Amino acid sequence: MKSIFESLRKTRNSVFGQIVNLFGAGEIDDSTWEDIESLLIQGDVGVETTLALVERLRHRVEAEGIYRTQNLHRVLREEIRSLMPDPGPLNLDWPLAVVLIVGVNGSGKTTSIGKLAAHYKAQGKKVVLAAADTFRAAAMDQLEVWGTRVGVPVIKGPEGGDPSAVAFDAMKHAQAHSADVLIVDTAGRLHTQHNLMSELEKVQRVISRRVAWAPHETFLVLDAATGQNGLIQAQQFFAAVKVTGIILAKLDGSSRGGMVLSIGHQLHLPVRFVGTGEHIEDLAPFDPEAFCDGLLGDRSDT
Ligand SMILES: Nc1nc2c(ncn2[C@@H]2O[C@H](COP(=O)(O)OP(=O)(O)OP(=O)(O)O)[C@@H](O)[C@H]2O)c(=O)[nH]1
Ligand SMILES: [Mg+2]
Repeated sequence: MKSIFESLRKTRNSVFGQIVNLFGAGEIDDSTWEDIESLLIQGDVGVETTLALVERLRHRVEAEGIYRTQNLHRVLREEIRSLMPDPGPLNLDWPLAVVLIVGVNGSGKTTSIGKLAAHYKAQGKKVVLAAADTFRAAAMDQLEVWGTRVGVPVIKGPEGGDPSAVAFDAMKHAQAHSADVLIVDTAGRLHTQHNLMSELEKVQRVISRRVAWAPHETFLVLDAATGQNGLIQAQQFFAAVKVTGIILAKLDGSSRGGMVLSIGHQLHLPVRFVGTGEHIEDLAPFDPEAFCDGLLGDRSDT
């Protein structure tokens, strides 16, 4: 499995490494702040989060009487770390935990579900998958391939059928077979955006009627290649479903890992998993410390 550190190689080499390079032997002046600010914005940290971060850095430097750039490395790491608070345990401690997965088409939903299924199965949990992306037959087949690979059942419906009905059948199946976790795949695209959102809303409603307090987690899958655009996309989903966490897929191919800082700061959502490759084991539970190391290169094995 590729680590978070390895997956951040592009992000580190493109922008964050340059920030670290600013921390040489000189003294802090206005140009230091301008350089940090423009690099953070280039690094997909987002304007709002960048300004807040630089403000905090300046405040600390003043309060602690820091004047050498070489001392900024530690302060930057601490402030980046504090933008990613520990999210606490997942809300999966239920007789049947239902996890709803949403996101735009191609973001990495189905692949992430396959990896998640393997992750929970390895923990000894009994997993069921629901192919509620009935928009395309190929989407259901793709989930079925993952189900076979992992060795977990996949509940499907007819192509073009009602996704809520698939979710309903899957809950019935999961309860009848005493499953521990049900993961529900959804479409990323319908004829219109409005149709998609009202469909997701309905899936969520049907789930909540059949299983108490469900869906217990709703993960929005973002493609790490989309950077700040991914955050704008995210807003559209918030109107339809109650998102509880982010899966950041395809971090391995992206130089835009800085978006994680604004996911915490602007969306107020924890990143729960990151996709580190295309293989079944390429899903890493999010670890803020490893993420800071990966951004700023705090290890010798670069
Ligand atoms: N390198 C890499 N590729 C990934 C990762 N996650 C997904 N992919 C690839 O991204 C592509 C799209 O993934 P899917 O899982 O089909 O995305 P989706 O959101 O289900 O797409 P739709 O069903 O069309 O909405 C596939 O080629 C995956 O192999 C990842 O973490 N790393
Ligand atoms: Mg899919």
